[in-house]
Parts: sequence; C-alpha cells; structure tokens
Amino acid sequence: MPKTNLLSVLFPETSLVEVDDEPGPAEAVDIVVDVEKRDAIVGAFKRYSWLLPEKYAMGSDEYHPITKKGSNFSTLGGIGYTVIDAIDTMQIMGLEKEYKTARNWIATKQSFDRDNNYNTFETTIRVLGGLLSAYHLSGGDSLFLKKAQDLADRMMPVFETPSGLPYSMANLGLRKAVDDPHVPYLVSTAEATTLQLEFKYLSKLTGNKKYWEKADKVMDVVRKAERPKGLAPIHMDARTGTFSPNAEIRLGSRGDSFYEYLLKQYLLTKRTEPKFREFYEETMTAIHENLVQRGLSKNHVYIAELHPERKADGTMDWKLNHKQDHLVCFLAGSLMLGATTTGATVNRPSIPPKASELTATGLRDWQLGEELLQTCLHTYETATGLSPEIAHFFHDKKKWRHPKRDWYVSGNDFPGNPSYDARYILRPETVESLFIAYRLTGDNKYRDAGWKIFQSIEEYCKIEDGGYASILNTDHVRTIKMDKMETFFLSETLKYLYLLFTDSSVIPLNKYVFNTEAHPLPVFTPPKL
Ligand code: DMJ
Repeated sequence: MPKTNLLSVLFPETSLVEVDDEPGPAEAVDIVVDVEKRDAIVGAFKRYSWLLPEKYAMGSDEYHPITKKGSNFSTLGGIGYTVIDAIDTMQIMGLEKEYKTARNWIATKQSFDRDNNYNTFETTIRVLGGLLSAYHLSGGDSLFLKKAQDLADRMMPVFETPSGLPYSMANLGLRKAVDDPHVPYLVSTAEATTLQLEFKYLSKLTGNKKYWEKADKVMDVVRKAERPKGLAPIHMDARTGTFSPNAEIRLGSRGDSFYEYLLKQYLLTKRTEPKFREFYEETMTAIHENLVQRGLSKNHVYIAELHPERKADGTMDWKLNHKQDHLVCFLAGSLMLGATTTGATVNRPSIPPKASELTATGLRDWQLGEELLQTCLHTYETATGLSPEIAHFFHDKKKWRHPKRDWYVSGNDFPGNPSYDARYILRPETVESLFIAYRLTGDNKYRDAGWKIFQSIEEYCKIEDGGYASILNTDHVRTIKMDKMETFFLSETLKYLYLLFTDSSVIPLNKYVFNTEAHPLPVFTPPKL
C-alpha cells in the first residue's frame, strides 16, 4: 500500500509547509494505513458529525445532536467554537467540501467581537490552537493567522495580574480580563500552564515577542512556586504566584495538561529549552514516588490523587484518594513519548524502543505508560465498552467486592440514577494514548483496542439521523443519551482514531507536537525576537 498524505493530494497548491526533521521516534516501515478502518472513522466525522451541524448549526459554539440545534456562549452570536475546533480534522482527513464550507464561514461570518466572557484556557486550546493548526496545514492561508492574532490580542489583558498568572476569563468584545468575583485571583493550574504552545507558536509566526514573553513568564512563576512533594496542586493565586494551600493534587481536571505541556514545550521548540526537560523529569519522578498505586483485583497501575487534610495537631498532611479521572489517561501516551525523547540514549529509538536505547528513567516511564494504558482499557470493560468519567479504585481489602475489576463507579445506581462519574462524554484521552502507543510500537493490539472503542461509540453514542451524544451511564446497555456533543469529539477523539489507522507519515510524531486539544503544531527553532 503506497503511503498517502491526503492533504497534499487535496490541496496540492498549498501542500503542507515543510517542517524540519527532528530527532525522535523513527518512521516505522510497518506502520501502514488500514484503509477500511481509517475510512470508517472519516465516515463518522462526515456523515454524523459534520454535515448535520452544517445544516442546523453552522457557526454555533456548541452542537446539540438530539434536538439538532446549536447554542452560543453569547446572545450576540457564536465565535465558531465548534467549527474552528474541527477544521484541522477536515484538513487532515482530506474533506475538501467540508473544509471549504468551514473556511468560507470563518472568512465571511466569524467574529470575536462579542461582549461576553470566554474561558481563557478553553478558548486558547480549542480556538487559538485550531486556527494555528489550520494556518499551518493550509500551507499558510493568512485568514487563519489574522484570526489567531486578533483572538490572542483580545485575550492579552488576562496576563496583567500581579504575578503574571492569567485571569481565567477574557471579555473578547471589550478586550478585558475578567476575574471570578467569588474567588478573586484564583487560577486553575492546568489552565494557566496550557497556553504556552499556542502563544509561543504565534510569536514565531508573527515575529512579535509579546505572546512568547507572557506565556513563558507563567512557567517561570510556576517553576519558582513551592510545590508540595514536587507536584502541582490544582489551584494558584494570581496575586502571589503561589499554590493554594487547600488545593488537591491530581492529574485529572485542573491538573492534567500542566504535566502534558511540560514535555510538549520541550519538544515544540526542538529541545532547545532544557528548563522544560528538567521540570518534566522532576515532575515525573514525583508522580512515581507519590501517586502510583495498584489495584487489588487485577494489579492494574493507577494514578491516585492527594488531598490535603488537617491533622489533630492542626498541621496539614496529604491523604491518598484512590480515584482516577478519565482525563488522566492522556498520561499513558505522554509517558511513552517522553521515554522515547527525554528518556532515550539515541536520537531515533527503534519501534518499539529497545531497553538499551532508553535511560533508566526512560525505561521506568515507558513501562508505566504501557501499564497505565492497560488500566485505562480496563476501565472500558463496562456494559457499553465505554469508560466512565471517574473510576474509583478499591484500596481497602475489607470493602473490596469486585473480583473482576480493580475499580468501581462511586454512587452509581443504575439504570435509574447514575452518578455524574458514570457518564462518557466522548472523551479522547485513551484513544490519544493508543495512537501514540501504536506509532511508537507498531503493536496491533493498540489498533484493535481503538477499533473496539470506536465500535462502542457507534453503538451507544451515535444518533441515527446525525451526530454523536454523550451517554449517562457507561455500565448499562440501556443508557440514556444527553443532548450534547462536545467539540473535542471532532477535534480530538475522531482525529486520534483516524491517525491510529493512517500510516505514520501523516502528522509524524518527530515533526509535530499536538496541543492538548489535538491541534498539531510543527516543531520549530525558537526565533530571535
Ligand atoms: C479537552 O478539551 C482537552 O484535551 C483538555 O486538555 C482536557 N479536556 C478535554 C478532553 O477531554
């Protein structure tokens, strides 16, 4: 089967901007496209995810697949949250018609001039990231860069805090930062530290150093802050630049992409900034030392949380909480990618890497990544074959009651009243890790697992006349669908599934870094600004 890059076939006049070849996982000769499965994923995107939103809700921020309606964050109109998050998936899948329609909407109707508050982090990863990828993948279509710069300029006031940590919201129309009136200066750690790839790449493209400096300053503040056990609690204070004393430590919500971007910042700028490598390595060691636990039934490894607790003498201590968010599953692929880059003794480790090509910490992280991915797949062993939002792990032998599983859903009363934890909201983290694991090993078990997940999505989340919905209870076959299709289903879940079945020349891991919303950005040498 010849290697095909759909983009250069579809857009020959603006074929992919060349990116330098970098050290990193070598292209494997045996990672070839699986045409049938790849095209089935394209079919899902095309027939069920895109055409109907185009018909009913083009340009709306969010899409509701059951009522077939769009909704916007502002009564003044949408900013194209969904379509911008999805456009690079169209480019990568080679969906010319859909791409042209989307681009035309962005060119003629899209506006950020909305007097409304938008979350700094979500807008950066989904919209700014989407525009930057679209710019690169279009071969430099200036429309996307102009939009990206317009958006970033409207958000820049968020960095004007005493410490430099960003406010959590921006009013894009008024070009003003917005603080939370109930908890002033409270910043979520992942949100503050997941802007750097996007703002730095924008500096590289525009030659304007202001984006770089503001984003990099945030990392300097976080680096200097005292971190309990070498880990990062999920909240910070934008006045002082310190971690909140009562905040939990977790790799799930509000913590996750802090850990993800440590590695990715190092890789994006061609490994020229050792401070990120050091920060990443220290932090991974802290995870191994403090959070890694094993299940009672199957001995699966999981990443627990630490919750602050006041002791009888009034001092604070940390207590393990044996819960793992679905979000944590990004870490499996991230550890494997880190092992073959920061943890490698050679520039291009084999596929799969030989033990002799990895350092001791590289080997340690590779093994944890592989094992954690198996745990994430273990959480997909439910009635629907889909993983819940949150898995609690049995840790007390007296309460342990499920010989087949290491985990359970807390407060689940199915089918009647499932807890929030029981839902599957079309999240991507496990398929993201499967994609990375497959590219780094060539082991078909990862494709098989991804295909199984895709089939479960087809069976339980697909709405027959268009779109995909989140489901309320992963552990019941008569689960109820919710009228919401998260934008990350289009930007991440289907993109990573697609890339799992393409050959490895499509967005190769040694030339691209995916932002946390799966928007690929090309690696580059830091510009002299
Ligand atoms: C996405 O918006 C990003 O992956 C983010 O980092 C975490 N949450 C969702 C997907 O689950």
